[in-house]
Amino acid sequence: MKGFKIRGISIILIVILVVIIGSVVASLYIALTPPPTPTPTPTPTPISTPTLSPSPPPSPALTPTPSPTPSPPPPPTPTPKPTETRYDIEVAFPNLSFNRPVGIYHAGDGTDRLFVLEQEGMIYVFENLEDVNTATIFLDIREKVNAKGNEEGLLGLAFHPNLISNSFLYVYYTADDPRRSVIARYKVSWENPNKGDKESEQILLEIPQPYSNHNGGQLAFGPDGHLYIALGDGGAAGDPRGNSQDPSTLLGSILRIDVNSRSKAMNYRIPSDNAYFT
Ligand SMILES: [Ca+2]
Repeated sequence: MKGFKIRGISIILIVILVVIIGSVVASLYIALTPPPTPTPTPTPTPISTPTLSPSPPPSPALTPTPSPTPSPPPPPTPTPKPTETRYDIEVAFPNLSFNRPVGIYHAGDGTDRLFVLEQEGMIYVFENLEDVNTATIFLDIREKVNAKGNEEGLLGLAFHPNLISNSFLYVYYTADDPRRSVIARYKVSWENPNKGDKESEQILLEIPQPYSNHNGGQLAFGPDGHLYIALGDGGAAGDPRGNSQDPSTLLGSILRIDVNSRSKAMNYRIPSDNAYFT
């Protein structure tokens, strides 16, 4: 019985000892065993989705389009060399001659007459024909005109746009005592359309002239029906009085007046849209 107990206790101790030794051995094995290499996660293989659309038909073989042959750039246009412009001067009216002519005008009244101004104060009229051989005196105002200076005299003529109905024409001339420019209206004679009425003069403007030169003198009717008057700077050289830059003088200006109206004592009217007149 006692021996059974001792043997029983011994067996228990042996078992415990075996367990302890086993545990120690297991622990040592675990400690000495390298950790397992992690198995790499397999990369999921993408699942190809079946395409329902029909695969595009094979493109037909393209016929190679012949590429356009690049055109060469146009040659630079040669800059034309300035050529000498030549004019031929032809005597328009070989059978006529004038003394100091300063202008030729057309009446614009349906007739084909031409009017030539002579600086001394004469206006001649003749038919616009190459072989015309006669020019008659239309107006002679030499006694009114001062043409002593080379740039003085009868310098401008303009026929009224309504010449047929009113017979008006306008002239620009220089006069003296005192030296001045005169813009005057004349009428065509009732008896003879090739004659101006010398006694019909009506003066529209008189402008003092300090010197004999630089008088301008061109007259013209604009499309607005107004009379335009060109005035020089008064004269001498280099505009010594500064007239062209002086708005208080009419010299050095192009004037525009309404000859179909009157205002106050003037035989013309200044158009209401004249920005220089207040
Ligand atoms: Ca002058």
